[in-house]
Amino acid sequence: MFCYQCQETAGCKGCTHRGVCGKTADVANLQDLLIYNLKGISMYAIKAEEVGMDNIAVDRLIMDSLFTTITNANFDREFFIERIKETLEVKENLRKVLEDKGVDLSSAKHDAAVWTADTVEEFEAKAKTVGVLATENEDVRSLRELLIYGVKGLAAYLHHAYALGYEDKNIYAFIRKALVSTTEALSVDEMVAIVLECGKFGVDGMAILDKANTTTYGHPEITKVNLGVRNNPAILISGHDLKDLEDLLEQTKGTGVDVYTHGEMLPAHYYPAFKKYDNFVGNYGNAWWKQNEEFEKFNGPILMTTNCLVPPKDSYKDRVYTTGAVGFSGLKHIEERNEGKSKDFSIIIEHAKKCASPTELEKGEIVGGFAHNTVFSLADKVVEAVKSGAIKRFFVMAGCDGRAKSRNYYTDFAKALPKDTVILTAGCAKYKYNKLDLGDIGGIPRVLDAGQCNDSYSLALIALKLKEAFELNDVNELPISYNIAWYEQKAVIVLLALLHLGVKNIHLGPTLPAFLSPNVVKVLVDNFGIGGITNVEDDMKMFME
Ligand code: SF4
Ligand code: SF3
Repeated sequence: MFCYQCQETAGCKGCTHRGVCGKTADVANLQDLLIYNLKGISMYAIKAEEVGMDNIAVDRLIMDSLFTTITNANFDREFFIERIKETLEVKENLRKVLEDKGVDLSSAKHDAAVWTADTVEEFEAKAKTVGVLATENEDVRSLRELLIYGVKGLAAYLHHAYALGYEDKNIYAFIRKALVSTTEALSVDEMVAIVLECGKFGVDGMAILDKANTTTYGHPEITKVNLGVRNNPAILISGHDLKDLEDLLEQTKGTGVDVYTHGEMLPAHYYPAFKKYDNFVGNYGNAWWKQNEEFEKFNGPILMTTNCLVPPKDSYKDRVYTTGAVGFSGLKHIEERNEGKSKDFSIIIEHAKKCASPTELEKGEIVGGFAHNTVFSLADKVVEAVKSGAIKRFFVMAGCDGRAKSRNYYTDFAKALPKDTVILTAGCAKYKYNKLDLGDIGGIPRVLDAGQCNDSYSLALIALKLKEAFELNDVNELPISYNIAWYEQKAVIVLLALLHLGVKNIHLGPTLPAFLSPNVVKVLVDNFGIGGITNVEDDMKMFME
Protein backbone atom coordinates (compact mmCIF):
# COMPACT_ATOMS: atom_id res chain seq x y z
CA MET A 1 0.00 0.00 0.00
CA PHE A 2 0.92 3.61 -0.35
CA CYS A 3 -1.44 6.28 0.93
CA TYR A 4 -0.64 9.92 1.68
CA GLN A 5 -4.04 11.46 1.34
CA CYS A 6 -4.40 12.82 4.87
CA GLN A 7 -2.45 15.03 7.23
CA GLU A 8 -1.59 12.22 9.61
CA THR A 9 0.16 10.11 6.98
CA ALA A 10 3.11 8.22 8.46
CA GLY A 11 6.22 10.34 8.92
CA CYS A 12 4.58 13.10 6.86
CA LYS A 13 5.50 10.98 3.82
CA GLY A 14 3.09 8.09 3.33
CA CYS A 15 1.54 5.08 5.03
CA THR A 16 3.12 1.93 3.62
CA HIS A 17 2.21 -0.93 5.98
CA ARG A 18 -0.96 0.05 7.75
CA GLY A 19 -2.57 3.47 7.90
CA VAL A 20 -2.13 5.65 10.94
CA CYS A 21 -5.93 5.84 10.62
CA GLY A 22 -6.16 2.05 10.99
CA LYS A 23 -6.75 1.30 7.30
CA THR A 24 -5.20 -2.04 6.44
CA ALA A 25 -2.92 -2.51 3.43
CA ASP A 26 -5.38 -4.75 1.59
CA VAL A 27 -8.16 -2.19 1.95
CA ALA A 28 -5.88 0.66 0.86
CA ASN A 29 -4.96 -1.32 -2.27
CA LEU A 30 -8.57 -2.18 -3.05
CA GLN A 31 -9.48 1.50 -2.70
CA ASP A 32 -6.78 2.32 -5.26
CA LEU A 33 -8.21 -0.29 -7.61
CA LEU A 34 -11.71 1.09 -7.16
CA ILE A 35 -10.51 4.59 -8.05
CA TYR A 36 -8.74 3.13 -11.08
CA ASN A 37 -11.92 1.46 -12.20
CA LEU A 38 -13.86 4.72 -11.73
CA LYS A 39 -11.44 6.31 -14.17
CA GLY A 40 -12.28 3.59 -16.69
CA ILE A 41 -16.03 3.95 -16.17
CA SER A 42 -15.65 7.70 -16.63
CA MET A 43 -14.03 7.16 -20.04
CA TYR A 44 -17.11 5.30 -21.24
CA ALA A 45 -19.54 7.59 -19.42
CA ILE A 46 -18.09 10.59 -21.27
CA LYS A 47 -18.71 8.76 -24.55
CA ALA A 48 -22.22 7.89 -23.42
CA GLU A 49 -22.96 11.51 -22.68
CA GLU A 50 -21.68 12.52 -26.12
CA VAL A 51 -24.32 10.31 -27.72
CA GLY A 52 -27.07 11.60 -25.45
CA MET A 53 -27.38 8.64 -23.07
CA ASP A 54 -28.65 9.26 -19.55
CA ASN A 55 -25.73 8.63 -17.20
CA ILE A 56 -27.14 9.69 -13.90
CA ALA A 57 -27.03 6.27 -12.20
CA VAL A 58 -23.39 5.85 -13.24
CA ASP A 59 -22.53 9.34 -11.99
CA ARG A 60 -24.12 8.59 -8.62
CA LEU A 61 -22.15 5.37 -8.37
CA ILE A 62 -18.93 7.24 -9.11
CA MET A 63 -19.79 9.86 -6.48
CA ASP A 64 -20.70 7.31 -3.84
CA SER A 65 -17.61 5.22 -4.55
CA LEU A 66 -15.28 8.19 -4.30
CA PHE A 67 -16.85 9.08 -0.96
CA THR A 68 -16.16 5.60 0.44
CA THR A 69 -12.43 6.08 -0.10
CA ILE A 70 -12.00 9.25 1.93
CA THR A 71 -10.10 9.06 5.18
CA ASN A 72 -11.93 7.38 8.06
CA ALA A 73 -15.05 6.48 6.07
CA ASN A 74 -14.82 2.85 5.11
CA PHE A 75 -12.39 0.20 6.37
CA ASP A 76 -14.33 -2.83 5.16
CA ARG A 77 -12.49 -5.20 2.79
CA GLU A 78 -15.66 -7.06 1.79
CA PHE A 79 -17.37 -3.80 0.91
CA PHE A 80 -14.58 -2.83 -1.50
CA ILE A 81 -14.47 -6.26 -3.12
CA GLU A 82 -18.22 -6.06 -3.78
CA ARG A 83 -17.99 -2.47 -4.98
CA ILE A 84 -15.18 -3.33 -7.40
CA LYS A 85 -17.29 -6.18 -8.78
CA GLU A 86 -20.24 -3.85 -9.17
CA THR A 87 -18.23 -1.15 -10.91
CA LEU A 88 -16.64 -3.73 -13.24
CA GLU A 89 -20.09 -4.90 -14.21
CA VAL A 90 -21.34 -1.36 -14.77
CA LYS A 91 -18.25 -0.66 -16.89
CA GLU A 92 -18.76 -3.78 -18.99
CA ASN A 93 -22.43 -3.01 -19.55
CA LEU A 94 -21.69 0.54 -20.54
CA ARG A 95 -19.07 -0.60 -23.02
CA LYS A 96 -21.43 -3.15 -24.57
CA VAL A 97 -24.24 -0.63 -24.93
CA LEU A 98 -21.88 1.83 -26.59
CA GLU A 99 -20.53 -0.84 -28.94
CA ASP A 100 -24.06 -1.89 -29.85
CA LYS A 101 -24.83 1.70 -30.68
CA GLY A 102 -21.78 1.75 -32.96
CA VAL A 103 -20.01 4.43 -30.89
CA ASP A 104 -16.33 4.83 -31.74
CA LEU A 105 -14.44 3.75 -28.61
CA SER A 106 -10.95 4.02 -30.05
CA SER A 107 -10.14 6.86 -27.65
CA ALA A 108 -11.28 4.77 -24.67
CA LYS A 109 -8.68 2.04 -24.97
CA HIS A 110 -6.83 2.85 -21.77
CA ASP A 111 -6.20 -0.10 -19.46
CA ALA A 112 -8.47 1.47 -16.82
CA ALA A 113 -11.33 1.14 -19.30
CA VAL A 114 -10.61 -2.30 -20.75
CA TRP A 115 -9.28 -4.07 -17.63
CA THR A 116 -11.60 -6.59 -16.09
CA ALA A 117 -11.29 -9.58 -13.75
CA ASP A 118 -13.37 -12.08 -11.84
CA THR A 119 -11.49 -13.17 -8.77
CA VAL A 120 -10.33 -11.44 -5.62
CA GLU A 121 -6.80 -12.73 -6.31
CA GLU A 122 -6.83 -10.91 -9.63
CA PHE A 123 -8.12 -7.76 -7.93
CA GLU A 124 -5.34 -7.89 -5.39
CA ALA A 125 -2.65 -8.45 -8.00
CA LYS A 126 -3.95 -5.60 -10.15
CA ALA A 127 -4.39 -3.25 -7.18
CA LYS A 128 -0.66 -3.38 -6.52
CA THR A 129 0.07 -1.95 -9.95
CA VAL A 130 -2.39 0.95 -10.10
CA GLY A 131 -1.80 2.85 -6.84
CA VAL A 132 -0.46 6.33 -6.27
CA LEU A 133 3.16 5.32 -6.93
CA ALA A 134 2.30 3.98 -10.39
CA THR A 135 2.84 7.57 -11.52
CA GLU A 136 6.60 7.89 -11.40
CA ASN A 137 7.13 11.60 -11.87
CA GLU A 138 6.77 13.21 -8.47
CA ASP A 139 5.17 16.43 -9.74
CA VAL A 140 2.72 14.70 -12.05
CA ARG A 141 1.78 12.37 -9.21
CA SER A 142 1.34 15.32 -6.89
CA LEU A 143 -1.00 17.19 -9.25
CA ARG A 144 -2.97 14.07 -10.10
CA GLU A 145 -3.48 13.17 -6.45
CA LEU A 146 -4.31 16.75 -5.48
CA LEU A 147 -7.08 16.55 -8.06
CA ILE A 148 -8.25 13.09 -6.95
CA TYR A 149 -8.44 14.23 -3.32
CA GLY A 150 -10.31 17.34 -4.39
CA VAL A 151 -12.95 15.27 -6.19
CA LYS A 152 -13.18 12.85 -3.26
CA GLY A 153 -14.03 15.76 -0.96
CA LEU A 154 -16.41 17.17 -3.54
CA ALA A 155 -18.14 13.79 -3.87
CA ALA A 156 -18.76 13.72 -0.12
CA TYR A 157 -20.58 17.05 -0.25
CA LEU A 158 -22.56 16.04 -3.34
CA HIS A 159 -23.62 12.89 -1.52
CA HIS A 160 -25.24 14.95 1.26
CA ALA A 161 -26.95 17.23 -1.24
CA TYR A 162 -28.21 14.22 -3.17
CA ALA A 163 -29.69 12.73 0.01
CA LEU A 164 -31.88 15.83 0.14
CA GLY A 165 -32.82 15.60 -3.53
CA TYR A 166 -30.33 18.10 -4.97
CA GLU A 167 -27.77 17.37 -7.66
CA ASP A 168 -26.00 19.05 -10.54
CA LYS A 169 -25.09 17.12 -13.69
CA ASN A 170 -22.37 19.63 -14.57
CA ILE A 171 -20.47 18.77 -11.41
CA TYR A 172 -20.77 15.06 -12.14
CA ALA A 173 -19.43 15.72 -15.64
CA PHE A 174 -16.47 17.55 -14.16
CA ILE A 175 -15.71 14.64 -11.82
CA ARG A 176 -15.60 12.29 -14.81
CA LYS A 177 -13.33 14.63 -16.71
CA ALA A 178 -11.06 15.04 -13.68
CA LEU A 179 -10.76 11.29 -13.15
CA VAL A 180 -9.93 10.67 -16.80
CA SER A 181 -7.41 13.52 -16.84
CA THR A 182 -5.27 11.63 -14.34
CA THR A 183 -4.71 8.92 -16.95
CA GLU A 184 -3.58 11.35 -19.63
CA ALA A 185 -0.17 12.76 -20.46
CA LEU A 186 -0.96 16.41 -19.80
CA SER A 187 1.40 19.34 -19.44
CA VAL A 188 1.94 20.81 -15.98
CA ASP A 189 -0.07 23.88 -17.01
CA GLU A 190 -2.96 21.71 -18.14
CA MET A 191 -2.93 19.76 -14.89
CA VAL A 192 -2.79 22.94 -12.80
CA ALA A 193 -5.72 24.31 -14.79
CA ILE A 194 -7.89 21.26 -13.98
CA VAL A 195 -6.92 21.44 -10.32
CA LEU A 196 -8.06 25.06 -10.22
CA GLU A 197 -11.21 24.19 -12.15
CA CYS A 198 -11.90 21.66 -9.42
CA GLY A 199 -12.04 24.63 -7.04
CA LYS A 200 -14.77 26.20 -9.16
CA PHE A 201 -16.81 23.01 -8.93
CA GLY A 202 -16.00 22.91 -5.22
CA VAL A 203 -17.76 26.26 -4.85
CA ASP A 204 -20.69 24.96 -6.91
CA GLY A 205 -20.83 21.76 -4.87
CA MET A 206 -20.85 23.58 -1.55
CA ALA A 207 -23.42 26.03 -2.91
CA ILE A 208 -25.79 23.24 -3.89
CA LEU A 209 -25.32 21.58 -0.49
CA ASP A 210 -25.96 24.91 1.24
CA LYS A 211 -29.12 25.29 -0.80
CA ALA A 212 -30.20 21.73 -0.02
CA ASN A 213 -29.61 22.18 3.72
CA THR A 214 -31.16 25.63 4.09
CA THR A 215 -34.15 24.91 1.84
CA THR A 216 -34.90 21.68 3.68
CA TYR A 217 -34.09 22.65 7.26
CA GLY A 218 -34.13 26.48 7.25
CA HIS A 219 -31.23 28.88 7.75
CA PRO A 220 -29.01 28.20 10.76
CA GLU A 221 -29.88 30.50 13.66
CA ILE A 222 -27.85 31.69 16.64
CA THR A 223 -28.26 28.76 19.02
CA LYS A 224 -27.03 27.74 22.44
CA VAL A 225 -26.17 24.05 22.41
CA ASN A 226 -26.29 22.09 25.65
CA LEU A 227 -23.15 20.09 26.51
CA GLY A 228 -24.59 18.19 29.46
CA VAL A 229 -26.68 15.01 29.56
CA ARG A 230 -30.08 13.83 30.75
CA ASN A 231 -31.11 10.70 32.51
CA ASN A 232 -32.59 8.82 29.53
CA PRO A 233 -31.21 6.15 27.27
CA ALA A 234 -29.78 7.78 24.18
CA ILE A 235 -28.32 7.52 20.69
CA LEU A 236 -25.24 9.44 19.60
CA ILE A 237 -25.13 10.50 15.95
CA SER A 238 -21.89 11.56 14.29
CA GLY A 239 -20.69 12.52 10.82
CA HIS A 240 -22.17 15.06 8.43
CA ASP A 241 -25.41 13.65 7.01
CA LEU A 242 -28.41 15.76 8.06
CA LYS A 243 -30.96 13.54 6.31
CA ASP A 244 -29.89 10.62 8.50
CA LEU A 245 -30.34 12.84 11.53
CA GLU A 246 -33.81 13.85 10.39
CA ASP A 247 -34.83 10.20 9.95
CA LEU A 248 -33.43 9.33 13.37
CA LEU A 249 -35.20 12.21 15.12
CA GLU A 250 -38.50 11.33 13.48
CA GLN A 251 -38.18 7.70 14.55
CA THR A 252 -37.06 8.39 18.14
CA LYS A 253 -39.83 10.96 18.75
CA GLY A 254 -41.91 9.87 21.74
CA THR A 255 -39.90 6.69 22.38
CA GLY A 256 -38.15 7.95 25.51
CA VAL A 257 -34.81 7.72 23.70
CA ASP A 258 -32.75 10.92 23.51
CA VAL A 259 -30.49 11.94 20.64
CA TYR A 260 -27.12 13.71 21.00
CA THR A 261 -24.75 14.92 18.30
CA HIS A 262 -21.05 14.19 18.17
CA GLY A 263 -18.21 15.81 16.21
CA GLU A 264 -19.33 17.33 12.91
CA MET A 265 -23.03 16.76 13.66
CA LEU A 266 -22.97 19.56 16.27
CA PRO A 267 -24.08 22.29 13.79
CA ALA A 268 -27.35 20.40 13.20
CA HIS A 269 -28.60 22.11 16.36
CA TYR A 270 -28.46 25.45 14.54
CA TYR A 271 -31.15 24.48 11.99
CA PRO A 272 -34.71 25.55 12.84
CA ALA A 273 -36.21 22.27 11.59
CA PHE A 274 -34.47 20.21 14.27
CA LYS A 275 -35.51 22.45 17.16
CA LYS A 276 -38.94 20.94 17.38
CA TYR A 277 -37.66 17.62 18.72
CA ASP A 278 -37.77 17.57 22.54
CA ASN A 279 -35.48 14.56 22.63
CA PHE A 280 -32.71 16.32 20.63
CA VAL A 281 -30.74 17.10 23.76
CA GLY A 282 -27.33 18.50 22.91
CA ASN A 283 -23.80 17.77 21.81
CA TYR A 284 -21.72 15.07 23.48
CA GLY A 285 -17.94 15.22 23.40
CA ASN A 286 -15.55 16.70 20.92
CA ALA A 287 -13.94 16.11 17.55
CA TRP A 288 -13.75 12.66 15.92
CA TRP A 289 -10.36 11.62 17.22
CA LYS A 290 -11.53 11.52 20.83
CA GLN A 291 -14.23 8.98 20.06
CA ASN A 292 -12.46 5.95 21.55
CA GLU A 293 -12.76 7.56 24.95
CA GLU A 294 -16.08 9.33 24.47
CA PHE A 295 -18.02 6.50 22.79
CA GLU A 296 -17.00 4.30 25.68
CA LYS A 297 -18.63 6.69 28.14
CA PHE A 298 -21.73 7.36 26.08
CA ASN A 299 -23.13 3.94 27.07
CA GLY A 300 -25.71 3.88 24.27
CA PRO A 301 -25.55 3.10 20.54
CA ILE A 302 -23.69 5.34 18.13
CA LEU A 303 -24.59 5.98 14.50
CA MET A 304 -21.77 6.96 12.14
CA THR A 305 -23.29 8.67 9.10
CA THR A 306 -19.97 9.62 7.44
CA ASN A 307 -16.31 9.96 8.33
CA CYS A 308 -14.57 10.18 10.74
CA LEU A 309 -14.78 6.68 12.18
CA VAL A 310 -11.92 5.52 14.35
CA PRO A 311 -11.54 1.72 14.44
CA PRO A 312 -13.71 0.91 17.47
CA LYS A 313 -12.48 -0.73 20.63
CA ASP A 314 -13.93 -4.13 21.49
CA SER A 315 -15.44 -2.68 24.65
CA TYR A 316 -18.04 -0.67 22.69
CA LYS A 317 -17.84 -2.15 19.20
CA ASP A 318 -21.26 -3.80 19.50
CA ARG A 319 -22.82 -0.35 20.02
CA VAL A 320 -21.49 1.24 16.82
CA TYR A 321 -23.66 1.29 13.68
CA THR A 322 -22.60 2.51 10.27
CA THR A 323 -24.65 3.80 7.37
CA GLY A 324 -24.14 5.40 3.95
CA ALA A 325 -20.51 5.42 2.81
CA VAL A 326 -19.21 4.30 6.20
CA GLY A 327 -18.17 0.71 6.76
CA PHE A 328 -16.16 -1.40 9.13
CA SER A 329 -16.03 -5.17 9.23
CA GLY A 330 -18.10 -6.54 12.13
CA LEU A 331 -20.20 -3.39 12.68
CA LYS A 332 -23.90 -3.43 11.86
CA HIS A 333 -24.73 -1.42 8.75
CA ILE A 334 -28.05 0.38 8.24
CA GLU A 335 -29.12 0.00 4.62
CA GLU A 336 -29.94 2.81 2.19
CA ARG A 337 -33.41 4.31 2.14
CA ASN A 338 -35.71 3.23 -0.67
CA GLU A 339 -37.05 5.96 -2.91
CA GLY A 340 -39.32 8.24 -0.88
CA LYS A 341 -38.84 6.20 2.31
CA SER A 342 -36.78 6.73 5.47
CA LYS A 343 -33.83 4.64 6.60
CA ASP A 344 -34.93 2.15 9.21
CA PHE A 345 -33.19 2.90 12.51
CA SER A 346 -35.50 0.75 14.66
CA ILE A 347 -32.72 -1.69 15.55
CA ILE A 348 -30.65 1.18 17.02
CA ILE A 349 -33.62 2.55 18.93
CA GLU A 350 -34.39 -0.85 20.44
CA HIS A 351 -30.70 -1.21 21.31
CA ALA A 352 -30.71 2.19 23.05
CA LYS A 353 -33.63 1.22 25.26
CA LYS A 354 -31.50 -1.50 26.82
CA CYS A 355 -28.58 0.84 27.59
CA ALA A 356 -27.72 3.13 30.50
CA SER A 357 -27.93 6.89 29.98
CA PRO A 358 -24.73 8.67 28.96
CA THR A 359 -22.03 9.47 31.51
CA GLU A 360 -21.70 13.24 31.74
CA LEU A 361 -18.47 14.61 30.27
CA GLU A 362 -19.06 18.30 30.90
CA LYS A 363 -21.75 20.86 31.60
CA GLY A 364 -22.60 24.19 30.02
CA GLU A 365 -23.39 25.48 26.58
CA ILE A 366 -21.68 26.67 23.43
CA VAL A 367 -23.06 29.12 20.88
CA GLY A 368 -23.10 28.71 17.12
CA GLY A 369 -25.21 29.27 14.05
CA PHE A 370 -23.24 32.02 12.36
CA ALA A 371 -23.71 30.86 8.79
CA HIS A 372 -24.07 33.44 6.02
CA ASN A 373 -27.71 34.30 6.60
CA THR A 374 -27.18 35.11 10.29
CA VAL A 375 -24.00 37.07 9.67
CA PHE A 376 -25.62 39.00 6.81
CA SER A 377 -28.40 40.01 9.21
CA LEU A 378 -25.69 41.30 11.55
CA ALA A 379 -23.75 42.91 8.71
CA ASP A 380 -24.41 46.52 9.77
CA LYS A 381 -23.23 45.79 13.29
CA VAL A 382 -20.14 43.96 12.03
CA VAL A 383 -19.24 46.70 9.52
CA GLU A 384 -19.70 49.34 12.22
CA ALA A 385 -17.45 47.39 14.60
CA VAL A 386 -14.74 47.20 11.94
CA LYS A 387 -15.07 50.90 11.06
CA SER A 388 -14.92 51.95 14.71
CA GLY A 389 -11.85 49.78 15.23
CA ALA A 390 -13.63 47.53 17.77
CA ILE A 391 -12.86 44.60 15.44
CA LYS A 392 -9.35 44.82 14.00
CA ARG A 393 -9.15 41.54 12.16
CA PHE A 394 -10.98 38.31 11.39
CA PHE A 395 -9.25 34.95 11.43
CA VAL A 396 -10.71 32.18 9.34
CA MET A 397 -9.71 29.09 11.32
CA ALA A 398 -11.89 26.55 9.58
CA GLY A 399 -11.06 22.94 8.74
CA CYS A 400 -10.39 19.74 10.60
CA ASP A 401 -9.19 18.59 13.96
CA GLY A 402 -6.92 15.59 14.46
CA ARG A 403 -4.80 13.58 16.86
CA ALA A 404 -1.47 15.32 16.31
CA LYS A 405 -0.21 17.09 19.44
CA SER A 406 1.07 19.87 17.18
CA ARG A 407 -2.58 20.87 16.72
CA ASN A 408 -2.52 22.41 20.20
CA TYR A 409 -1.04 25.28 18.22
CA TYR A 410 -4.62 26.20 17.25
CA THR A 411 -5.78 26.37 20.88
CA ASP A 412 -2.75 28.46 21.78
CA PHE A 413 -3.23 30.64 18.73
CA ALA A 414 -6.89 31.29 19.60
CA LYS A 415 -5.94 32.16 23.18
CA ALA A 416 -3.15 34.47 22.03
CA LEU A 417 -5.29 36.40 19.56
CA PRO A 418 -5.74 40.05 20.51
CA LYS A 419 -9.14 40.76 22.11
CA ASP A 420 -10.19 42.88 19.15
CA THR A 421 -10.13 39.95 16.72
CA VAL A 422 -12.84 37.48 15.75
CA ILE A 423 -12.47 33.83 14.71
CA LEU A 424 -14.64 32.61 11.83
CA THR A 425 -14.80 28.87 11.98
CA ALA A 426 -16.41 25.81 10.37
CA GLY A 427 -15.60 22.11 10.49
CA CYS A 428 -14.36 20.07 13.41
CA ALA A 429 -11.30 22.34 13.74
CA LYS A 430 -13.52 24.42 16.02
CA TYR A 431 -13.15 21.98 18.90
CA LYS A 432 -9.68 23.32 19.50
CA TYR A 433 -11.14 26.62 20.78
CA ASN A 434 -14.94 26.63 20.87
CA LYS A 435 -15.09 25.94 24.60
CA LEU A 436 -12.51 28.54 25.60
CA ASP A 437 -14.98 31.31 26.38
CA LEU A 438 -13.16 33.98 24.42
CA GLY A 439 -15.86 36.57 25.11
CA ASP A 440 -17.53 38.95 22.69
CA ILE A 441 -17.08 42.31 21.04
CA GLY A 442 -20.13 44.49 21.57
CA GLY A 443 -22.34 41.40 21.62
CA ILE A 444 -20.62 39.68 18.66
CA PRO A 445 -19.02 36.45 19.97
CA ARG A 446 -15.31 36.16 19.27
CA VAL A 447 -15.79 32.67 17.85
CA LEU A 448 -18.38 32.61 15.09
CA ASP A 449 -19.17 29.04 14.12
CA ALA A 450 -20.77 28.75 10.68
CA GLY A 451 -21.24 24.97 10.86
CA GLN A 452 -19.68 21.89 9.30
CA CYS A 453 -16.60 21.91 7.07
CA ASN A 454 -18.85 22.33 4.00
CA ASP A 455 -20.16 25.53 5.61
CA SER A 456 -16.75 27.04 4.88
CA TYR A 457 -18.78 28.13 1.87
CA SER A 458 -20.60 30.46 4.28
CA LEU A 459 -17.30 31.95 5.37
CA ALA A 460 -16.46 32.69 1.74
CA LEU A 461 -19.86 34.35 1.24
CA ILE A 462 -19.32 36.42 4.38
CA ALA A 463 -15.95 37.60 3.03
CA LEU A 464 -17.55 38.53 -0.29
CA LYS A 465 -20.33 40.40 1.54
CA LEU A 466 -17.79 42.37 3.58
CA LYS A 467 -15.87 43.19 0.40
CA GLU A 468 -19.09 44.66 -0.97
CA ALA A 469 -19.90 46.53 2.25
CA PHE A 470 -16.46 48.13 2.30
CA GLU A 471 -16.58 48.77 -1.45
CA LEU A 472 -13.30 46.98 -2.07
CA ASN A 473 -12.13 45.53 -5.38
CA ASP A 474 -10.35 42.54 -3.98
CA VAL A 475 -11.36 40.15 -1.21
CA ASN A 476 -7.70 40.13 -0.12
CA GLU A 477 -7.91 43.78 0.91
CA LEU A 478 -10.19 42.82 3.81
CA PRO A 479 -8.79 42.51 7.34
CA ILE A 480 -9.19 38.72 7.15
CA SER A 481 -6.41 36.17 7.67
CA TYR A 482 -6.68 32.47 6.87
CA ASN A 483 -5.09 30.05 9.30
CA ILE A 484 -6.64 26.75 8.28
CA ALA A 485 -6.19 23.32 9.83
CA TRP A 486 -6.58 20.41 7.45
CA TYR A 487 -6.81 16.66 7.87
CA GLU A 488 -8.78 14.87 5.17
CA GLN A 489 -9.91 15.35 1.58
CA LYS A 490 -12.91 17.60 2.26
CA ALA A 491 -10.42 20.18 3.46
CA VAL A 492 -8.71 19.79 0.08
CA ILE A 493 -11.86 20.77 -1.81
CA VAL A 494 -12.48 23.64 0.62
CA LEU A 495 -8.95 24.89 -0.05
CA LEU A 496 -9.34 24.63 -3.83
CA ALA A 497 -12.70 26.44 -3.56
CA LEU A 498 -11.11 29.31 -1.64
CA LEU A 499 -8.33 29.56 -4.24
CA HIS A 500 -10.97 29.70 -6.95
CA LEU A 501 -12.65 32.58 -5.14
CA GLY A 502 -9.35 34.45 -5.30
CA VAL A 503 -8.38 34.15 -1.64
CA LYS A 504 -4.62 34.53 -1.20
CA ASN A 505 -2.11 33.92 1.59
CA ILE A 506 -3.88 30.96 3.14
CA HIS A 507 -1.80 29.26 5.82
CA LEU A 508 -2.26 25.52 6.16
CA GLY A 509 -1.27 23.39 9.10
CA PRO A 510 -0.25 21.69 11.19
CA THR A 511 1.89 20.40 8.29
CA LEU A 512 1.66 20.92 4.56
CA PRO A 513 0.19 17.97 2.64
CA ALA A 514 2.72 15.21 1.94
CA PHE A 515 1.15 14.84 -1.50
CA LEU A 516 2.35 18.29 -2.55
CA SER A 517 5.75 17.93 -4.17
CA PRO A 518 8.25 20.76 -3.63
CA ASN A 519 7.57 22.04 -7.17
CA VAL A 520 3.81 21.98 -6.68
CA VAL A 521 4.22 23.80 -3.36
CA LYS A 522 6.25 26.39 -5.25
CA VAL A 523 3.42 26.90 -7.74
CA LEU A 524 0.99 27.41 -4.85
CA VAL A 525 3.34 29.78 -3.04
CA ASP A 526 4.13 31.83 -6.14
CA ASN A 527 0.57 32.14 -7.36
CA PHE A 528 -1.49 32.11 -4.19
CA GLY A 529 0.87 32.90 -1.33
CA ILE A 530 0.06 29.57 0.35
CA GLY A 531 2.13 29.02 3.46
CA GLY A 532 2.54 26.69 6.43
CA ILE A 533 2.61 27.55 10.11
CA THR A 534 5.56 28.01 12.46
CA ASN A 535 4.84 28.98 16.06
CA VAL A 536 2.10 31.07 17.61
CA GLU A 537 4.28 34.08 18.37
CA ASP A 538 5.90 34.43 14.97
CA ASP A 539 2.72 33.61 13.09
CA MET A 540 0.72 36.12 15.12
CA LYS A 541 3.22 38.86 14.22
CA MET A 542 3.08 37.85 10.57
CA PHE A 543 -0.74 37.83 10.48
CA MET A 544 -1.18 41.07 12.38
CA GLU A 545 1.28 43.06 10.25
FE1 SF4 B 1 -2.38 6.96 6.14
FE2 SF4 B 1 -4.13 8.98 6.11
FE3 SF4 B 1 -4.07 7.20 4.12
FE4 SF4 B 1 -4.99 6.54 6.55
S1 SF4 B 1 -5.88 8.01 5.09
S2 SF4 B 1 -3.63 5.31 5.25
S3 SF4 B 1 -3.59 7.72 7.85
S4 SF4 B 1 -2.47 8.65 4.66
FE1 SF3 C 1 -13.63 16.64 10.74
FE2 SF3 C 1 -13.28 14.14 9.95
FE3 SF3 C 1 -12.39 17.06 8.48
FE4 SF3 C 1 -15.91 17.90 8.26
S1 SF3 C 1 -14.97 14.91 10.96
S2 SF3 C 1 -14.03 18.25 9.19
S3 SF3 C 1 -11.80 15.67 9.96
